[in-house]
Amino acid sequence: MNERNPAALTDGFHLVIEAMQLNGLDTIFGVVGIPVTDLARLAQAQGIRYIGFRHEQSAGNAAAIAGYLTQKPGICLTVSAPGFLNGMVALANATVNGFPMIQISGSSDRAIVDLQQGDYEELDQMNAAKPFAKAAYRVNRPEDIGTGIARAIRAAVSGRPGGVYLDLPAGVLSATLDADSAARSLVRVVDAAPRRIPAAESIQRALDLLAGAERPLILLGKGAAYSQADADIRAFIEQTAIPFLPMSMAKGLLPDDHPQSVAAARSYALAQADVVMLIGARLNWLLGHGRSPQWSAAARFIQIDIEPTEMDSNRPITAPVVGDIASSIAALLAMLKPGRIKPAAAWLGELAQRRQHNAQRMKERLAARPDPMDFYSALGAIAGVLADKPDVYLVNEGANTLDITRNVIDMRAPRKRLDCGTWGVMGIGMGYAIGAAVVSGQPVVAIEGDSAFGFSGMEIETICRYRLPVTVVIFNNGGVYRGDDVNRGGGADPAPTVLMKEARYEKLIEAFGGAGHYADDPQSLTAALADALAARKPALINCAIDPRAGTESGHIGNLNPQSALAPKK
Ligand SMILES: Cc1ncc(C[n+]2csc(CCOP(=O)(O)OP(=O)(O)O)c2C)c(N)n1
Ligand SMILES: [Mg+2]
Repeated sequence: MNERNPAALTDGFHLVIEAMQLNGLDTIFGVVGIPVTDLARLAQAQGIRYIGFRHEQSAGNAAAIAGYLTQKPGICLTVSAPGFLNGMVALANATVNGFPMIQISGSSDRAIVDLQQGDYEELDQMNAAKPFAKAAYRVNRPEDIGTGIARAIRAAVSGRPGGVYLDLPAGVLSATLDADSAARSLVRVVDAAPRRIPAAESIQRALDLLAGAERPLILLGKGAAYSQADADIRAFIEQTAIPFLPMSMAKGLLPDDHPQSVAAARSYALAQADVVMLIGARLNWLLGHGRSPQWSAAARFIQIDIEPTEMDSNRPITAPVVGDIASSIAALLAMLKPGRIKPAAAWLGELAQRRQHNAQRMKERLAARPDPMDFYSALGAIAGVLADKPDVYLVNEGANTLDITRNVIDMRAPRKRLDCGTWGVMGIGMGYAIGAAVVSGQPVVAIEGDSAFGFSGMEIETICRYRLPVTVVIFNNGGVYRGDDVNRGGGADPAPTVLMKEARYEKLIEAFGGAGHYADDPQSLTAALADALAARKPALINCAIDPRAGTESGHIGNLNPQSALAPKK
């Protein structure tokens, strides 16, 4: 066509969209403005779903969780400088958690930026992104757009997934070029996340170690959940009869009520295990760095991870297995000899006993009817509603709200629990809820501390605008951790941790046409949640929780330094 009609032209905007579509990227989460407005508009016109947010951090969080759920990089689109920076928290969080996403930001004129001559929204974005991204690229010529998108996709999903930054200067987007050669410049990425087959001897070493163990334990991390090797992971655990513990986002990979789950005897299991197999879980702060007293000093570790440098990062790994989780578990299953691995009966008995004891204590806590509600009585009501709805996604953030929900709400299907993750970050709530609802079409319940909700609360307008089946449950205890602290200086200002206990959060969603509910006892909470889930429409339930119910920093108060001195008057 081009020879007869040399004037057939395309431009950077269209090429970005075609490059995305060629690689199966069908959704963009973003906030528009100069210079990316037309990119979003044209993408929507060409059949890409565009979800417009109120803040880039939430758009980025939605993209990140979409990446986690689909194994395809989630796409976040932002404007330059401030929009770019707003997205960076989500991009960094994605990198830390191993979620594949690509943040595409428009940028200003390189010639002016590099001489710092004060362009509109001037910032050297690519270099600013580097410390927070798994990789950062800039496309300087429109004919390189295809290569730029291809490199971004590979970097996001191969090896340990992460957040990738792709810089698109305004001039590259608007530049025109010959349509035929432009089409030839596009790249269809083949095998974007190649399998990484573990060495056979590493598999043998791991199996040998397990065979000699008396008190083996398997830990499942969100890397295991991400791998989507659900059936093989379950088969390996059931065939070996080894007790397992899920990390927060691995809950549901095997159902929480599985007889081999020792979540209800967690500290005992960690402290007593003699051989520990980590599957897609890192020995970071969430696992006490693998050190005693949380762990036995004599315990030996097997670690399955795609990243070789993860090994020995915190504690020596006796049997490292470097490979992707799916290939590694398949190899373990293939080389597993029936009956060779056999946890000691005494170990299983002790765990079962503790599990039963702790489960009984939990049952009593959930049955209590304090007035006002505490976290347990409220969660007991929610657990009742969710019990027969394994497909509902559960987003969860806060401190006490996070810790207690994790312990109370059982998950029954993989990758349904989405939470603060590795950083313990606040602000993921509405972004994750929207991302999960958009990619799955399934209902989402977001259980939010009242402080946590505030970080992304304005996105309830986004939820209503796109009519997403998201129910936000706010555990309103009137504060960060709890709502009853006082100003130690005696002044009229509230204490640093205090928020408005009397806030009527449910009225916020009513402003956008959603359903608002107020619940101050388990019955009204049950009714409101059942209602909201049946309606499959945006809803917000404001739950009145006792301001005295929480503890400072939730379950990680040990990390919270406190002054030994009294404040000066
Ligand atoms: C981005 C970010 N800012 C601040 C914090 C510190 N922080 C940890 S938990 C939390 C809020 C806890 O209060 P809430 O969400 O109401 O939960 P509660 O313990 O009251 O149930 C805050 C602000 C954080 N983790 N992340
Ligand atoms: Mg609170």
